[in-house]
Amino acid sequence: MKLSIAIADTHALPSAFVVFRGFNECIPKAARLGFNGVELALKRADEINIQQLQTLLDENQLEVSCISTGQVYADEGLMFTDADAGKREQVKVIFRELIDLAENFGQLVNIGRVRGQIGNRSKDEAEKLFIAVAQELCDYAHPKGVTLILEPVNRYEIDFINSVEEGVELMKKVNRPNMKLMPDLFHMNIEDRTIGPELAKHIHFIKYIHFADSNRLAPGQGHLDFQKILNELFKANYDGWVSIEILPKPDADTAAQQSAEFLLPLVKEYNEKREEVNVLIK
Ligand code: LER
Ligand code: MN
Repeated sequence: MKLSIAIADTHALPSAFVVFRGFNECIPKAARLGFNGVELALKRADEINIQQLQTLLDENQLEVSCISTGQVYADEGLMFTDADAGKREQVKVIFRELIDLAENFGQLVNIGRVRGQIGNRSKDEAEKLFIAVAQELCDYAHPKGVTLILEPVNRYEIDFINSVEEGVELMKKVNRPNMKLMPDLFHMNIEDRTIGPELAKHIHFIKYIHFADSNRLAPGQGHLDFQKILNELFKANYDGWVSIEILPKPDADTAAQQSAEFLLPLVKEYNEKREEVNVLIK
């Protein structure tokens, strides 16, 4: 298991949901705090200067965990389920460029609120539009080794795919090997019957997890039982990224530090236990 933290660039809108802002300043900060990677919250692939990013990552021995796309929706209202075919085409162009970038950085592209709303249509109609766009993008991403990860998001932010269970049902309909889920503990705490057991039950569909506490502060600052959740993930053999996506409160540096101090020892213990099991198996 590796630990990452969500980052956007300095010009990102306030609606960009990240802990840190500014790649140049915050990638070294993430490394100093002990994170293994950074999740890049982008609106467009051309926000990234590939050479500069690679140098920053190399200097700080960090990886990109994933490219997240909340701003594609938040900034321009673009979505997979738009009734307008031209708008759906626009989303596809943006996503193809993000997939190209992810080929060398993280190999994961998230689909959060950009999946879109159901609105006043039937769920079937929204689903059909989503599935067609998702299948086309998955087929584009597959030869590049990139996986798309759909994030169930709570009902107060979106009306389509709120629970992990709903996400799993949709995954089955998309039916592509590189279409997986990205549960977020904050949303799960609102929408799902359980957290740890639900993650374990659907582990084959889960490729990445957003970590936040119940109040969307740093893990340890609310009432989620992280040890219990990690025990379930351990039993289910999860070996992917967990990424910190929380409110930058009381301020970004403190929130990042609280997250690292609370989770790094738990992740270390998790990985040591996994190594012990691997030795026993061999
Ligand atoms: C994005 O990862 C997310 O969790 C959303 O709630 C942002 O609004
Ligand atoms: Mn999230």
